[in-house]
Amino acid sequence: MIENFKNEVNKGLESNPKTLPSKYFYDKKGDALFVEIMNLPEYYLTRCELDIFQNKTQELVDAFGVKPNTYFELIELGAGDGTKTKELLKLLDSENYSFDYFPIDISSNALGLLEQDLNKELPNVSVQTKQGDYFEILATLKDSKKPKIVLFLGSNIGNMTDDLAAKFIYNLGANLQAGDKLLLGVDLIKANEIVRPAYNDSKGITAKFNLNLLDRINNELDGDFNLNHFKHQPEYDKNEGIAKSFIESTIDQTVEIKAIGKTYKLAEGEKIHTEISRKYNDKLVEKIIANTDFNLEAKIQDNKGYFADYILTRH
Ligand code: AVJ
Repeated sequence: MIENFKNEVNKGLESNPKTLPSKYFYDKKGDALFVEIMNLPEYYLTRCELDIFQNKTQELVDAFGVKPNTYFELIELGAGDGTKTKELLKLLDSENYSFDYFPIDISSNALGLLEQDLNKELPNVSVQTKQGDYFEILATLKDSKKPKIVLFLGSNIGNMTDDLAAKFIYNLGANLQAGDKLLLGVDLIKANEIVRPAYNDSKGITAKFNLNLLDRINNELDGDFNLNHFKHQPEYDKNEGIAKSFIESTIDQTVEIKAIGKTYKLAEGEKIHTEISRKYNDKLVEKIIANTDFNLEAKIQDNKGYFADYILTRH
């Protein structure tokens, strides 16, 4: 784990242009900052998808093609606090659908909290938490041969390049059977004026979230990044449809990472690319799933048309 972190940080900082992987945002502090981001007025993504789960719940269930008397497994990749999914669970529960809910997450802490909360609020829903790697767990669930619905919400796929997203979805398909469904939640391409503030909020929480990556390197790899000499630098252009986050060096400087045993030079104005958050449209989604075993079944949007839950069917 720490070896991977070291290798990826070293590789990224030796690249030109420099990069650091966004998956390392999520230490304890990063998790908390992301929760703050989700509550920001500018970060519309979470609210828009919640709007779908609250107000288009029946449409979602219709697109899943499930019937109350036929058992299925509802699997969620990266369940978080389950706020959105709870809306779906409520409807399935009240209409007596027969299913188990399998939230998968790397954080056993998050899973424990979710299970507690659901047992209290929806005592009739069977919750079977699974801690670990998505694909390892899907491989074990595959043996049951039960109809499956997989949820991958929040535009989490957007942190992947389109090539990696296509591979990811292909691999999901390899762990499912014909007729199974994938609900893919994605943020849609829209005007700069709406997307840019979501990644550059007025309270500076996203800046803290981005720069926390340097703090994590300081703490875990004995680095000496001085956060006063770096700034959050986001970019988005709707023609490209990708929000990008950078950390910019505000002076000429050399940083040392003791656990790696190396120093890295940064020029004033030099940027470290830390994240992509891809935005989508129908054409892009169709292109990404073209070489997978999924067909597009339905597209369900929030009332503003900012966000979409695409329902894909495994053929
Ligand atoms: C959790 C990957 C969906 O890309 O919008 C939020 C992460 N980064 N603000 C996103 C994030 C900056 C978020 N995802």
